[in-house]
Amino acid sequence: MGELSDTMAALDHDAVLSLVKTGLEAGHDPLQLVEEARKGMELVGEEFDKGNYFLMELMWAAEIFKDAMALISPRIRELYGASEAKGTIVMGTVKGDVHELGKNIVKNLLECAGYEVIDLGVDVPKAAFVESIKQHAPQVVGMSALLTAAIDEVNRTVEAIEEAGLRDGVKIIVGGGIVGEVKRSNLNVDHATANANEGVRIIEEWIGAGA
Ligand code: B12
Repeated sequence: MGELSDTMAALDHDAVLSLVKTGLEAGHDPLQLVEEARKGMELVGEEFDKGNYFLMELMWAAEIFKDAMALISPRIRELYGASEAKGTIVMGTVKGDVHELGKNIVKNLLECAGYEVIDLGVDVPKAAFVESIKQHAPQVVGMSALLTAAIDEVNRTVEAIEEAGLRDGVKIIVGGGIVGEVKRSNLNVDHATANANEGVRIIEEWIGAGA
């Protein structure tokens, strides 16, 4: 299905949706389709880097991705959906960063796995994370960040959670493009991964172990 990522990278909306439909009809794993679409977004990012695509193209790519996810998500729920709530996760993209597609995928997967997800949205100030932890007492906090500039904000958010005396009560997981930088820094998070499935598996392990 490399065709899907290439078509995504070529920003051909109708061709992407038709490939997704054909893939679903042929019984392809919806998670595999998500991964192919995500790879396509990576290619879009490379074109942006090279100066071949501009902000308009990034925005259009995001629209295509959302439309593709609207087709794929029901199938994910159908195959992997669960009913009872097994735990609570507070999730958001940190302040200064408005990338939301990756966060939304992780949210979908967690909901399918039977967790309640409190989605704080994008550009989320550290105080909103703190307030939400106080209000919802989640077992896990998930932060998404794609901009290098957002690494400092992840840092500040973790510090704010510590200062509020809430750090011992939650596990913190970070995902998105800055994961490499998080791993190289001494950030006080419990896990960092750019892989949504790995993130969900780790969260399952934590909550299963009574996090
Ligand atoms: C689409 C896009 C946008 C869209 C976002 C629309 C939206 N509604 O989300 C728009 C147009 C708004 C945008 C804006 C900008 N963008 Co942009 N964008 C992208 C692009 C092409 C794709 C990102 C994406 O959605 N990928 C698909 C999703 C599914 O993948 P993902 O986010 O990585 O998520 C996966 C994993 O990381 C993981 N994950 C994500 N979050 C979490 C959280 C948890 C807890 C877990 C466990 C896992 C997890 O799971 C997902 C599934 O596998 C990337 C290119 C790239 N290589 O990432 C650039 C990119 C991220 N953008 C970039 C830039 C520079 C910008 C702008 C500054 C551009 C500008 N000059 O204005 C602005 C910044 C706006 C802001 N303040 O945030 C750079 C960042 C460079 C850097 N390192 O800092 C990139 C890398 C492009 C590039 N190569 O230069 N962008």
